[in-house]
Amino acid sequence: MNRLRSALGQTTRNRSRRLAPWLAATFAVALALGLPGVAAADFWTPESGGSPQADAIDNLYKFTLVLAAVIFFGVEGALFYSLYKFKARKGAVAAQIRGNTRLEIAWTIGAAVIVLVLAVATFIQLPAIRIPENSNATEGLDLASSGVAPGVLVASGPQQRLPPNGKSLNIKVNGQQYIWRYTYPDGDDNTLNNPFSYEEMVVPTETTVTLEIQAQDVAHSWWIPKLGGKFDAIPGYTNYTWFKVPAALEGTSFRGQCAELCGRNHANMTARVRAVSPADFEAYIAQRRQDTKAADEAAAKQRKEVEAPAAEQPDADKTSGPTASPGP
Ligand SMILES: [Cu+2]
Repeated sequence: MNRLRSALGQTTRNRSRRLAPWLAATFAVALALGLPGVAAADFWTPESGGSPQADAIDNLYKFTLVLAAVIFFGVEGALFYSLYKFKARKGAVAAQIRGNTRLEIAWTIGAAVIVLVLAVATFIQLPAIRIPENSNATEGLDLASSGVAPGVLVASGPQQRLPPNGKSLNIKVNGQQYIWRYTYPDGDDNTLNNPFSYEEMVVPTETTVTLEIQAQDVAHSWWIPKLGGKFDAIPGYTNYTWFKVPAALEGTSFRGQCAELCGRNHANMTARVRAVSPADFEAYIAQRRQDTKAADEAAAKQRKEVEAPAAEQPDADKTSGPTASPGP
């Protein structure tokens, strides 16, 4: 019996030696699969780098990914090791195993601990994702005295989260088939005269920007990956998010795309957020105001020109039909 055991032991050692190259090859393949992930980190985890809460989301994904990778390679490693070590061979009799209480308790507790660790890590990161930071007091847009948005901060809904000091640059994002419209604050109660832009949103760096996301027609989805998570734009409902672009990324354009199939031109519903210095932002808003004013004046002038001949010939309407455009 003892001789049999030592013979079996010898065979096991030989097998382990033969197994070594296989294990090394498996490890090499695993490493090769993992390495490109290091080079293209955004392939495995969400894009980040444009805003602190996008970084927090990315950290959470990375932590979960590493934990999952350890479990994956541990389980697969044990599986392949067992496949080779215990594969059928001549004269071998399989061990008859009937449960192992200690092992079963161990992996039940192990799984529970992993879930607990993930839950704790998530709850630690959540506030950094959901609650906006204060703007940078020296480098950000001076929200209190800026001509753009004196005394800003606009909390129009119970679910909007503001920075601890209550001040943010609040921009309204409106999804329309097939373009995004952005309305900037101007510090007064009249919402009809606010500066606005389409497709490209311009924001000051180091300034906390809060967004109110809505839709005009159908459901759209606001998403600039480097600036954080995706938010649905739903008619009749407002969603909120925020971001803050660091000063180092001044001049950067962050690109995004409507992330909800919203009609036949959905693919062309792109969005851009361009980060500029606070001074450039104020200049941009001033320019937008001036452009709008100039356009209003030009339209008024044109209207006068169109209406003037009609007024001189009161009967013209009866023969030539309506001349006014049907409007939007
Ligand atoms: Cu859309």
